[in-house]
Amino acid sequence: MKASLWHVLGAGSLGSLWATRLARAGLPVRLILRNEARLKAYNAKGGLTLSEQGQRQSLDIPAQTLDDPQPIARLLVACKAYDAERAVTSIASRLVPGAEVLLLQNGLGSQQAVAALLPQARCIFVSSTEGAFRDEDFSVVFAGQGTNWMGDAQQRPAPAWLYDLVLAGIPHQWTADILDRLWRKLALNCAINPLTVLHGCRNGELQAHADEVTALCDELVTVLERCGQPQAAVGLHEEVNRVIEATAANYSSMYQDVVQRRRTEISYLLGYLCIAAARHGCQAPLLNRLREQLIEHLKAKGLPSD
Ligand code: NAD
Ligand code: KPL
Repeated sequence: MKASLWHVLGAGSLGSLWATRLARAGLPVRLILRNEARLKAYNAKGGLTLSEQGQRQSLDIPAQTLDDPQPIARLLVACKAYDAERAVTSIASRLVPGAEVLLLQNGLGSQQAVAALLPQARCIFVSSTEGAFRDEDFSVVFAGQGTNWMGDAQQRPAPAWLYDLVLAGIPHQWTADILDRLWRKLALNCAINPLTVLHGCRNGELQAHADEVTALCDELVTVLERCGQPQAAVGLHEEVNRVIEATAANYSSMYQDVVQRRRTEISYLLGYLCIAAARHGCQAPLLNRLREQLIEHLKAKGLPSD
């Protein structure tokens, strides 16, 4: 049987990590780039490079722009949460009826917005615990082993193409409870990332702010329960402490965004959580204050605060 084509939108860290592993396994992949200028730069580079365990491998994956006429049956959306809706809108007319769209975005909010745009497609939400960064344009470093939890909000059965991921060595687990996973990751990120930015520290240094972390976790548990996400609240504090310990030497993704003067995904993390709490009539004074402090911090640095 002929393998069906993977379109990967966004040649950033995770998009490149997925595209290179799929292509390396001999699976057909097309990269979708923003415009002709990016396509020209990509072609001049001669493909995507993956660095893994000190080995560099270049893969000449065919690329196209958003307005290419080729129909799309399976799309991996690998841009940031704040770009997802606009990117998918610009490509929606290319999706065939029943197309599958995998959404790799962190946080919550962007996935639901994209799914609402595409009632004719099957949207699959992915929560990735893998780590990757770009060391240069069109070159990605695989920096952290993890897995990709996937599922859809309608709790339909796993698709047959998961076998492509087996062939490509992309770790994954299908789950009927993807929303629980996404809420849990959201809570972990809200407990850790903003504090690392405000204290200007590595994850492990939050051990010196244990009272602040504990109070935040207590409030997060209340908010999750009031928002109808009790599963995501179970053992949250213990897991936050475990992650802080296990990633003690690392800087959180939000810390790195701020240091590298990139826009953060605050609206899809703390922003989403504070709005969800308010919608459920739940007071969340610590989370709201943290969000305000973070916004002030970003503004003071001249960075976008949305
Ligand atoms: P990134 O910034 O490295 O890559 C995003 C890419 O999307 C960029 O190359 C950008 O130019 C491209 N893009 C944006 N809009 C586009 C458009 N309209 N058309 C074409 N391309 C477009 O981001 P990333 O680190 O790969 O993160 C993607 C998502 O995955 C984020 O939500 C992030 O939080 C999440 N995530 C990342 C990691 C990681 O280790 N990098 C791990 C887990 C989750
Ligand atoms: O996912 C993370 C991040 O930095 O974004 C961890 C390591 C869990 C910290 O919140």
